[in-house]
Amino acid sequence: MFDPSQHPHRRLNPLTNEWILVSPHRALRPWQGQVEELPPEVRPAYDPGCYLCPGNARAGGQVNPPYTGTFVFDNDFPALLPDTPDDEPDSHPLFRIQGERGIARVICFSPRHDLTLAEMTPAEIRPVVDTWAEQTEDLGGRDFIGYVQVFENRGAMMGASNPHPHGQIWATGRLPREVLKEDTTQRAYYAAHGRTLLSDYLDEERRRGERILYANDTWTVLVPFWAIWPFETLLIPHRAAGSLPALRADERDGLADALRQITVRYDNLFRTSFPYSMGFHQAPTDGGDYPYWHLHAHFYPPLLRSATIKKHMVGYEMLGTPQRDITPEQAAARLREQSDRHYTKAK
Ligand code: H2U
Ligand code: ZN
Repeated sequence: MFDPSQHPHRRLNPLTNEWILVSPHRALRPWQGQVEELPPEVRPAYDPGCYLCPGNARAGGQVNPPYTGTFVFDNDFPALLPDTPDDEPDSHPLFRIQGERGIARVICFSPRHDLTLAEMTPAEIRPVVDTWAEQTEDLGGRDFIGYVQVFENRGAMMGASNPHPHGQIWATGRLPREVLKEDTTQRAYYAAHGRTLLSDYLDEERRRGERILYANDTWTVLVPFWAIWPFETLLIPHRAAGSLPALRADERDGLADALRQITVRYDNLFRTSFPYSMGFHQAPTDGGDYPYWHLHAHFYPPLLRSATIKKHMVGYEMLGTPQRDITPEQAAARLREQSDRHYTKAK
């Protein structure tokens, strides 16, 4: 009899329509490597050498104002430019090329150099949520912007250039690849069922319970059934809001609370400042009607077994299909049992 906690199997991600491979029997193999704990990194509240701290000069020569809350600026080394010609200069079907217009910004979450989302209170995270929403409206409101991607790279392992709490926003004319997949699947699901894909998914996850690790009145945090990264999570608002600007005040508070809950549990898991890439997927901003879009956040953290041992997306994953050993159910249980008090403060 098939047992998903024992037998190799594949699972479908209905948001991308892509399969993943799960090999739960391998998680039972003996592990001989040491599990090392890193000494906590001590950072000053203000770093005179940091290009994101208030009052400091950036690489481009601009000087940050003495900001006290969040602070947004145009990326000094933007990956996208607003005035790019957006035509398709080559008509050969095997050599497709399109100019892409866009705007890239950096958002500081706090003036404090020594904090992370995990070490901020929900009341301190709430203005970050409001800034993400404002930026989505501001950038999305421009006629050449069709999508606003809000994200955070956290930690040197993920390529973050600076420990100061910050994220990025890249707004483009066209939908990014991952968003295009989710747009297609969510549209088809809504057309067939008259409800958003994530509303039905969330209902069923709540009924099953085994992958949910935290919920408040407005948001649920779970390890998705189809997770690729060992401790990947998905944050879903209970109401099918399409975008960050569409969130009500209580839903923004709920998101701030959920963000603190998941980031604290992540840090506690291996007693380290847990690296990840996270970001929101939301409705396009080209002025269309998107009742099928259900806002959500993905956390993609690379750590597998300790503060230093990460999952590598190599070999079969590059050539075949992404694969995991520890099941999403086991990962959810590990995260659920973590304290919601940050390990550096728990005495
Ligand atoms: P990451 O840590 O996620 O790489 O984000 C930092 C961004 O900050 C990065 O995109 C920008 C980089 O281009 N940056 C500036 O805009 N000004 C600076 O003075 C340094 C870095
Ligand atoms: Zn700083």
